Amino acid sequence: MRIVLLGAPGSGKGTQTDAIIERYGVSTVATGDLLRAEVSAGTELGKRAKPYMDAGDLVPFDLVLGMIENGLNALARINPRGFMMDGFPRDLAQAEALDQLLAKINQPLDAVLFIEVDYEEIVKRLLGRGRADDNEETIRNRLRVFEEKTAPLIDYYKKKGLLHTVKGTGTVGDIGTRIRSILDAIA
Ligand code: B4P
Repeated sequence: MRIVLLGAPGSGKGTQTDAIIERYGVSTVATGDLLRAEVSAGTELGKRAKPYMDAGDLVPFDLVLGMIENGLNALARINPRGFMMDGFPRDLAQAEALDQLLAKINQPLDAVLFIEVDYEEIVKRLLGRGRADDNEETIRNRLRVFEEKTAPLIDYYKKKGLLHTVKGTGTVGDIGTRIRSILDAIA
C-alpha cells in the first residue's frame, strides 16, 4: 500500500503515523522529522533548512528532493508492504516530482488521505505542543503557506481519483478509526 498523508501542519499527521504503521506494516517518510534530524545533527542541509523552518516557510525544493529520493529508493527496496509519505508533497512542484519518482520505480500511489481540521483548532493544538516552531506567529505563517501552496494539492489528487477526506477532529482514536475504514478497503 502506497499512501500520502496530507494536512495542514498540526492536523495530526504525525500523531496517526504509529497506528498506520502497526496495522498495515508500511514504512514512513516524514519530511518534517527528517529535516528536524538534520537540524539536530548540525549537517549542512540542516543549517540551510533551519531558518525556513523557524519562520514556518517551506524549505527549498532542492534540499528536500534529495532527501525524499534517498528515502523512497531505500523504502522500495526494503519494504514490499509499501510506504506512507507524511508531510510530502507540500506544493505542486513536489507532487509532480513525487509522481516522477514513483513512476521510475513503478510504484504509483494507491490513495491520498487529507486530514481536515479547522485552523483555530490547529493554532490551539500547536501552542499546546510548544515545539521550537510552535509560536503563534510561525504557526499562522505555516497555515498561510499551507493555504497558498499545499491546499491546491487537494484538487490535484481529487482529479486523479486518489483523494479521501478524513474529518480530523475528535479523539486520536476516532480519527484512527476513520482512517482505518478507508485504508482497510484498499489494503
Ligand atoms: P511537519 O513536521 O510536517 O508539521 P507538524 O507541525 O509536525 O504537523 P503534523 O500534522 O505531523 O502534527 P502532529 O501530528 O504532530 O512540518 C514542520 C516544518 O518542516 C514545516 O513548517 C516546513 O518548514 C518543514 N517541511 C516539512 N516537510 C517539508 C517539505 N516537504 N517541503 C518543504 N518544507 C517542509 O500534531 C500536532 C499537535 O496536535 C500535537 O501536539 C498532537 O498531540 C496534537 N493532536 C494531534 N491529533 C489531535 C487530536 N485528535 N486532538 C487534539 N490534539 C491532537
